[in-house]
Amino acid sequence: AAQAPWWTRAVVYQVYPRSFADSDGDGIGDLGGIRGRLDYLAELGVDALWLSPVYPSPQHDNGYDISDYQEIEPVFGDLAEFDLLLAEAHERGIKIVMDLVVNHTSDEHAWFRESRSSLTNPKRDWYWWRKPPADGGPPNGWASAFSGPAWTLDEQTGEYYLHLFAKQQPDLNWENPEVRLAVYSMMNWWLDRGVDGFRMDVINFIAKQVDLIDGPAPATGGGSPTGPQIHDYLQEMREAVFAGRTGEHLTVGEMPGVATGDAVLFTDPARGEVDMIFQFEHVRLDQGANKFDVLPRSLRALKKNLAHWQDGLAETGWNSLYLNNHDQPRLVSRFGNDTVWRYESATLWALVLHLHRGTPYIYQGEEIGMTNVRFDSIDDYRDLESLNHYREAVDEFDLDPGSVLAGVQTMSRDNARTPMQWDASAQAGFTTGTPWLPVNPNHTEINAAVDRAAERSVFRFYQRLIALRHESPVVALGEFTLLEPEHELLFAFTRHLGDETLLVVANASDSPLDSPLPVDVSGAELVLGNYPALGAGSGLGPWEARLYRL
Ligand code: ISL
Repeated sequence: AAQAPWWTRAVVYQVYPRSFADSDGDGIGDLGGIRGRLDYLAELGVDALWLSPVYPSPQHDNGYDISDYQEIEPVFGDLAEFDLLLAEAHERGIKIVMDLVVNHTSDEHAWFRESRSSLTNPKRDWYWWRKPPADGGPPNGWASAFSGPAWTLDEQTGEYYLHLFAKQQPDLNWENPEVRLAVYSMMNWWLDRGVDGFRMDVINFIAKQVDLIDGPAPATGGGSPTGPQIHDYLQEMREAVFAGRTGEHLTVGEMPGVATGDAVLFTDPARGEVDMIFQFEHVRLDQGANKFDVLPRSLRALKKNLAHWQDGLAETGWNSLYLNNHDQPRLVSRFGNDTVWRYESATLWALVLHLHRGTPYIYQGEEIGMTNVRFDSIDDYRDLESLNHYREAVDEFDLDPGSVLAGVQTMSRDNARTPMQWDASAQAGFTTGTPWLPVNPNHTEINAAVDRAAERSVFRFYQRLIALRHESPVVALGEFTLLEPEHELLFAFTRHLGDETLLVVANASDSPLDSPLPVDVSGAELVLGNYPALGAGSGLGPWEARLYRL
């Protein structure tokens, strides 16, 4: 256990800077706002912050369209202030992990401006340019993740460029070694500045299946499947960026579509690729044809899938653990009951997730049980994914606007992006100005000030979970065993290390569960629970969760 990497004992907190805290009243969160809340984060006890992108950007995708990798977006601050933030975080023992978005740049990045300027520009080959095929249509049938085709015809040179996301996010050509070296040099520049690692945006997409781009038969639908050269790229990156460094770093690769077998390869320490990945299987179980096509949730399916990942990476590799982030609905609204049982279900999922084996990620506001928002009109939504989907579904596919809006209300990324709710004041203590996205009206009841003062505080529950991971090797490293896999309401599992065994039992439902617990707990120590006193009998109350040491 002593040699296990630091991140096995760590909890990471994701900050979405635009929505976290605004220090200058322009309605947009900024670095000053984060600096002002470092004591709050230190009190929570997290080990590292992952900052969603803070680089200059036209903000078509809230900073995931970067126009300069080695600067700070002026709306957020500047490099001098970034250095202050880094120093002040480090003083409190908090690391800072940057978002690395290198599958694509902004179309306003100097690299792309050069690349698009002429067929013979030296940077032409830094992106994916293709001549229009005989029929004039796009080179293949790939779709953008944000609706429409993944190719846009650029009038300047009469060729198409590839963008797996919005048309303002052209994909970099990683086949070109100059691109790879430029990215590694930029990563080294940030690490030399003192940052502690990278969360790598859609990093498995950097390797394309080139034969599908240039092959005779165009593929249809979907985006680019990951090319086999991904492992070479990641190993080369590790070598060029991390090999000579000492100290504690973190690399986590976001990898949609990856299965456990691939994940073992990506996270096997002996292969030197990434420390852990974000996979998507468990957050796609309630999605049909697309993410706005909402299916009924099944606890059984969810816990089996999480257990599948626990088992898959038990021997080699490492899991990251998350139930929400800036792209997903709020966990208490999606997996819990955000009205009657908000405290209970928020803490139940916290206990369940943090007691899995892996590194837990907390998304801002999760630690006070923030909920989804619900805007009545599509005009109130800001996220381009939601807006493009709505337009396509209603205008092109003629779907019923009411049901399309319902899907957006449930699944929109804006659910996670309403401003952090600090207090009950007019703009939730987020800004003195007009917030870029309205605060959730429920901030008068749900906010950090109220929560921390409450007898039953989601924040304090998270505090205890974080402390537990720091103190307890069995929480960090213990072997995971799912109990009663077929049970539709009970989430139960054990963790085991040496002579220590922990048991988690949780009733993920609105009704009491009267059946006896799957393991005899007489004589066991109740380490943590979300009910004030043990309920009558042997069962569990609605959304009751307990952690025992057996
Ligand atoms: O299903 C998807 C693609 O197959 C999407 O879920 C996609 O993987 C996901 O949206 C990727 O997210 C990341 O990259 C995007 C950015 O908009 C997100 O905010 C970021 O987390 C493009 O940079």
